[in-house]
Order: sequence, then C-alpha cells, then structure tokens
Amino acid sequence: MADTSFLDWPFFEPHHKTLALDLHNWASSALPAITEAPGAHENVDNTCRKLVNALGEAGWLRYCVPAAYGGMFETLDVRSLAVIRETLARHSGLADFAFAMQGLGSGAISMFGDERQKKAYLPAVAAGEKIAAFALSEEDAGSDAAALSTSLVLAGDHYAANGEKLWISNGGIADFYTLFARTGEGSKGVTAVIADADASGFSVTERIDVIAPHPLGRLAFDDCRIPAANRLGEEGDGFKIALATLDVFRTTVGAAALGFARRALDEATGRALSREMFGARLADLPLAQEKLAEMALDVDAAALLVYRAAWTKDVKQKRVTSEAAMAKLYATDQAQLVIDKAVQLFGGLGVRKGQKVEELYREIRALRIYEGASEVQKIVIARQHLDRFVKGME
Ligand code: COS
Repeated sequence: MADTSFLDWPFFEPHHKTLALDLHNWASSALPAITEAPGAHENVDNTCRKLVNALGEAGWLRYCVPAAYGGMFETLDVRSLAVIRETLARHSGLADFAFAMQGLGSGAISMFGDERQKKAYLPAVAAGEKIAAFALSEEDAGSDAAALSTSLVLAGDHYAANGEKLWISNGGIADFYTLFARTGEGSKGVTAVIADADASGFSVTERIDVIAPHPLGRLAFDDCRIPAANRLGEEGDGFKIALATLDVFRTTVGAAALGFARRALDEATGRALSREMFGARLADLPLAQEKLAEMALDVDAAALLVYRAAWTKDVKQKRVTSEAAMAKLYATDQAQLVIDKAVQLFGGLGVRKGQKVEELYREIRALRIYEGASEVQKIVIARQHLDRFVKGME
C-alpha cells in the first residue's frame, strides 16, 4: 500500500488504520479475480452481484449496518465507511460502488426503520444476500429533490405507488429500494417506504449505459403494492429522512473520490519516476514536479475535509450538513483535476483504453453529479453559512 501516514491523523482510532490495511490486503488478492474475470466488464450486473457477495462473505458489509442487526458498530461509523470507500475506490470503482450502494440503499432503514424492518432487511444487507438501492431522483426531480412526483396513496394496509424513478443505481439488480414518494404537498409531503423488487406493479423499464458502467436504471411503479408496514417513520418524514441519509453518505462519496485521486497520484508518480524525457526522468522536470505538487496538495486537502466531516459525525454526533457538503464538493471536484493531471503526465498512453488513469478519468465524472451535484453542495454550504452567521448576530 502506498503512503498511509494520513491514518495517523487525530481523526482516527487505531482500528481505522487496521481496517485500511486489512482491506487493502483483501482487495489486492480477492478483487482482481472478480473484476478482471473474462466478461466482467461486459456484464456489470453479474460482476456487481459477485462483488456484493464477496464483500458480504468477507465481512466488509457489516460496516453498513448497526451491530444489533449483523453490523460492526452500534451506529454507522462514518470514518470506517469513508476508509472502506477510499480503499476500495483505489482498487476498483465497481467494488466501491457495490459497497456504497449497500450502505446508501439501507441507510434510511438503519437510521429510521422500526425493529421489524431492521430485522427483515439489515442482516441480509450485511451478509451480501440482499442488494439495496436508494430511489429518490426522477426525470424532473434531481437537484430539486422536493419536486418529485411519484405518488403514494394509502388504501387499507397497503400503499399504491405510481410514477417513475430515474438514474437509480442498482436499478435492475436490487432486491429492495428505499423509495421516496409523495403523500402530500411540498417537501413536507414526501414519505419514505421500502419497496421490494418482487412487488406487483414494479418494473425496471430501462437500463442506462454510462461512461463508467455500473448497474443503473429507470424504475416504473404502476399501482405498485407496498405494505403500509414498510413505511419508514411517519408520513411526511421522507424528505428529512432522505437528506439525513445523504448527510452520512455524501461524506463517503468524497472518500471514494479521494481513493480515485490517490490512485491517480500513485500512477502518475510511478510514471514520472520511470519515464525518460529530455535526457532526464519526467520526475526531475520542474513542470512535472509542479503537477505532482498540486496533486499531492489537493489529495491532502480533500482528505482533511472528508475525515473532518466523518469525525464530526462520529465523535460530536451532530448534524454535519455543511461539513458533508464541503467534503463531497471539494473532494470530487479536486479529484477530477488530479486525475486530469495524471492523464496529462501519461501523455498519449493516458487516453488509451485499458490504462488505469483512463478508467479513473471516466469513473470520477459521475461523482460530481450524483448524491447532490457540486452546485447543490454550494447551495447547502451557503445556506448553512448564512444561517450560522445570522444566529451569531442574534
Ligand atoms: N437533514 C435533515 N433535515 C434537513 C436537512 C438535512 N440535511 N436539510 C434540510 N432539511 C430539512 C429542512 O430543515 C427543512 O425542514 P423544516 O422546513 O422543518 O425546517 C426541510 O428539510 C426542507 O429543507 P429545504 O427548505 O432546505 O429544502 P429545499 O427543497 O430547498 O432543498 C436542497 C434543498 C437543494 C439542499 C435539496 O433539495 C437537496 O439536497 N437536493 C439534492 C438532492 C440529491 O442529493 N439528489 C440526488 C439523489 S441521490 S443520487
């Protein structure tokens, strides 16, 4: 493993360092057999299922759920989630994706579910036996999540769900979806329910190909029957449940971006040390050194914001809307720049298919869009800042 000195920062406990090293060793030996197997790139559904199974069997998915339901800690430890995403992303974008979606897709159940719901879903998520998904976005409701129009109407002991969800990760392979839909007006009229993939009236109507392939789909709910007992919290709690879940997982998107950026820096450094140019090593040229310096700086600055947010949530146990938004915004935007510089240092080879930096260049792009685009994070940060400023004046 490359430089791990950041794990000595005061944000971490000794078990976080052990986790990073153990996971790195596991990922080095276990992942290539899955991600580089013949046909693995063509059939991402199958690869993803295998990754979820392997992550479950090895015990890594236990970090996605609370201890009482087969998990590792009493409540989700965001630093562990971030360390895991960073480490997996450094090895494989798809492995990080498979891990992350188990957490995001079940996070609302861990945090807001009742006893029956937790028992029914979380142990299977931790074991890698049930695949989870988070269904919030729609064609006309992405950044403006409160504009969603999928409806939920209570009829006896069931809800009837009607509408469409778009850009849903794991759409098509998930066993259940944490679904956000409308039971009333505005952001206070959103309700969260658990929709099983085998519910009548549910279908996946489109599979979406993207630049860094992973399972992604459009979902249709056509009088889909969802037991009222699958509602998370009360009617109208859904928007806050979605945003509180995102507060936890946005930090980990930053961590994944950090993993991509660290890998790009590793690759670029290796290249700069071995490439001869103008009678010297690329690494001896001032222009290349400038790039490496900027990359190293951006990686450390992103890591500080990511682990500040994770530590604040874990240790201070307070709402981290602003810290999580800063971590996601900075780490994803900077990772894009770091990876772009790595491609540049590779020259023509950097854009050749099959090169790691070429893969990273495609992998990073969606992270600046999903779970709140960079622009949304700026809205969130500005609102929180103004709020604090005004309160400070009172
Ligand atoms: N945790 C808990 N509650 C929160 C919250 C958070 N992080 N953020 C906001 N809320 C609450 C607010 O306090 C408010 O409740 P009250 O009216 O009781 O005060 C309510 O939720 C509505 O908040 P707000 O008025 O800020 O909502 P907006 O519709 O203006 O939305 C943004 C604000 C843009 C920040 C929100 O829509 C968002 O995050 N969008 C991006 C969504 C996203 O990530 N989409 C991708 C889907 S996952 S791939």
